Amino acid sequence: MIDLNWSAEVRAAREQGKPIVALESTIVTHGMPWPRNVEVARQVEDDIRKGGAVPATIAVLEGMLHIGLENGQLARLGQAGNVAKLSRADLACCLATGGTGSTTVAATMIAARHAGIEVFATGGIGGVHKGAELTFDISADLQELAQTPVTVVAAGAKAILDIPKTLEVLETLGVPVIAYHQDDFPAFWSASSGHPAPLRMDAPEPIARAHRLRAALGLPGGQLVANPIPEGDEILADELVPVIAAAQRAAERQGIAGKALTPFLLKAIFDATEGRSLTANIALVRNNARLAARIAAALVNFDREGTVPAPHPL
Ligand code: PSU
Ligand code: MN
Repeated sequence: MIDLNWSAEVRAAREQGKPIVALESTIVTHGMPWPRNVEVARQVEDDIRKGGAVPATIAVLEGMLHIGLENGQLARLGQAGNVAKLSRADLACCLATGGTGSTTVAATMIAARHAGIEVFATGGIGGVHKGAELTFDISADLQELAQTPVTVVAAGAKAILDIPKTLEVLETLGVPVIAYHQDDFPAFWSASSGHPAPLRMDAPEPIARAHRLRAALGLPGGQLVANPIPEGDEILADELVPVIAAAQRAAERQGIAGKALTPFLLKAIFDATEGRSLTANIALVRNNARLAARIAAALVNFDREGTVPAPHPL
């Protein structure tokens, strides 16, 4: 087993059997500008605490995999330039070379699994980029959902992605895509993408129960809970269509590809909406943190009551 570096708070929560929610760090280093990124990361951690769970922000610092960051560690990571963005492919190399990096959805799921954390909150997942039929740009996040047993709460996928193709790939991979409290798959800044989600649930308990029942069936992989942005915080899709198209053209012109593409598009949209994209982003991440805390609490209750079947021995 890999050496994990636990924050004091997460270590205590494990000993006491408290619910824990994992958080990614790429959203901090590549998803939002400093200093708001650090403020938001702290706010999201507090939302999880208020929801009765303990936050575990995940990152690699000087070759150590951290499960939960102390205040100073989070502040330094949020301010550091040139932090590596670590997905499944990069994690072991970063640990081997003593590097520092933030974890994407895929890498955070891998770390959470090692730490025994079953629920993870973020903003949006990576998916199938527009034009993927030519570029083949499909995020490793989708494959990770198919193989690592963590329930991920996100506000759907950004409209920078091809949402119907993203849903098709998730279906092929056998990933449950569960819209929360509505029929439509949400589109990050907008509550509705115009595409129905394959599944819908209206409370945290059945989501937690389904998580355990997948294990009881011997199925690998996690679940994607697609939680719409709260009413009032939305940016309507109509307003974003031209902004996203312009960002995409700029990326093409400048030859931006691979891991650099998602951060480039986010920054371009932030600039074009004069920061309104960030305000919406903050509202939805906090909303996801609150739901994730309730799902994690439901899992702990099942364990106390012994009301859910044990994992399949396969
Ligand atoms: N989508 C967002 N904000 C983000 C990301 C995605 O709305 O910050 C980050 C997440 O860490 C996600 C990663 O896992 O980008 C996906 O990157 P890629 O498309 O290169 O796999
Ligand atoms: Mn990609």
